[in-house]
Amino acid sequence: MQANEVLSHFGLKHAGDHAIRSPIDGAEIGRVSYDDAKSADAKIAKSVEAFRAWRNVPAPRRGELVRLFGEELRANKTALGRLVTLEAGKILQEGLGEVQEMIDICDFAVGLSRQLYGLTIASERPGHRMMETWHPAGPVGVISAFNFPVAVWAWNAALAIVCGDSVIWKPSEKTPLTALATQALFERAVKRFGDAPANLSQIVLGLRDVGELLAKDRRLPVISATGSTRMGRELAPVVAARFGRSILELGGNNGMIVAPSAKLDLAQRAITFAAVGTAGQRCTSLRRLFVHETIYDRLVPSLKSIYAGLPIGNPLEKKTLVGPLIDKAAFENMERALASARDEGGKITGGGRALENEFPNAFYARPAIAEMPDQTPTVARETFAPILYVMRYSNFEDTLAKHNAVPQGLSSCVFTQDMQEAEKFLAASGSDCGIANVNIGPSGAEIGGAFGGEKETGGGRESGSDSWKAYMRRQTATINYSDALPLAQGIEFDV
Ligand code: UN1
Repeated sequence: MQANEVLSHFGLKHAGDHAIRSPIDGAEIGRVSYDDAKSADAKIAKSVEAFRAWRNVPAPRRGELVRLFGEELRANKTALGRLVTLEAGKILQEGLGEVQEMIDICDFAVGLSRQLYGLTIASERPGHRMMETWHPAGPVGVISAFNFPVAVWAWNAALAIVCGDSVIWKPSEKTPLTALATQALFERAVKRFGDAPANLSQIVLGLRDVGELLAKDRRLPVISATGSTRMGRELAPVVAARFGRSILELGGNNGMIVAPSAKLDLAQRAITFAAVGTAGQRCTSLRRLFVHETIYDRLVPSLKSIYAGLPIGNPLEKKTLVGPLIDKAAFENMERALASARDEGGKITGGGRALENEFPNAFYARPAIAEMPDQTPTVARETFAPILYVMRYSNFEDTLAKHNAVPQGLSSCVFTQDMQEAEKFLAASGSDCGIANVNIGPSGAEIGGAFGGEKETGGGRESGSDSWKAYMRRQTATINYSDALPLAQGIEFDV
């Protein structure tokens, strides 16, 4: 299926003021028009209206809509996965995986729609009952990034919809077509469902200014934003200034410690998938590798030879493992980071542009291994590219401290067969990240767990576990069924 066939499969027209180019070859694959302040405002008003109706629909019935949406995703997995590849440049396997992640969260949310429970708490007053109820929060603004153009929205939207909220989505300006295709599938589910309010899910398109409009708007009690730490730093105070709630999933600088007892064959595969998968453009990508000195000279040369044979190329082709970077700016960032790593004493293998003749208007990069003398300032920064900084270590505790000594705190892992090391890594004094794995790479999390991280990663949690609570408001209700009016804390106040 070519781009135009995929787009017409979703009923999308090739029209609008802004051209969307595929990172595969730079060719125009579609066009869109941006919202302005007026149209965004009107959409937010419609979102409020949709919320007012939807909040009164019983949650298990709301789950039925998400179940139907999951069916649409299943039936259109190939087409949507392909569009993800065309628009974001990730290999087809990962494009399909992304749609699978949407399906998984729909299944999770359907189950959740029958489990939005609160507590009943013993009251200190006789003839009283005290309980907590979770109510829908309101219209939820979702701002998503190019690298997971549809899955991260689904983490938010599937939960928000079963929680009784409406959703208004600003996708990355680099990937609006996958968003519009997803919206088309959602509309099909709405139609089959029958009596959902109009505009339960909407899209606003545009640049930063449109995201800012959402952040500022008091009608949106929850803003969930995924992107760079820089973006989060600008957005969070705007939401906080109106006492809105933000769910932030920002930069990561994820590390792996490979201990002497590690199964090196497993570590090697995990490292490669996590460092070069999605061309290093996941927030969970592996960027920092700490290798024990006794195995360094075995592991690192073998990684280099794997890197030398990595199939870089068109992500639609089956054999390709490394697709293009999203754009020129991403490639230039990678080059800049490699240059400063070199200045800091790094020894670089790989890097540089690949396939320039074949794809003069696209930016394919050779994944790089940078052997660093220490955790230099460049290593401590997140560069959204396939650069793996490698460092030698001798002492586990010191390395753990170094692992934590970066501003970001998303994902982390240790490869070891030593129970003490594994447990130390997971202990209160261990990894300071939101995700910590043993004998698994840092990327490719399942939807069942809460997803997010600490420090400059922003502190938000999306997806599984009890992340749903962020899309609802909690109400503590106490009911007096006695004939008296006892006051709490035994206070006497007779009138
Ligand atoms: C992201 O890069 O923003 O854990 C999300 C993973 C994926 C999600 C990544 N399930 O790598």
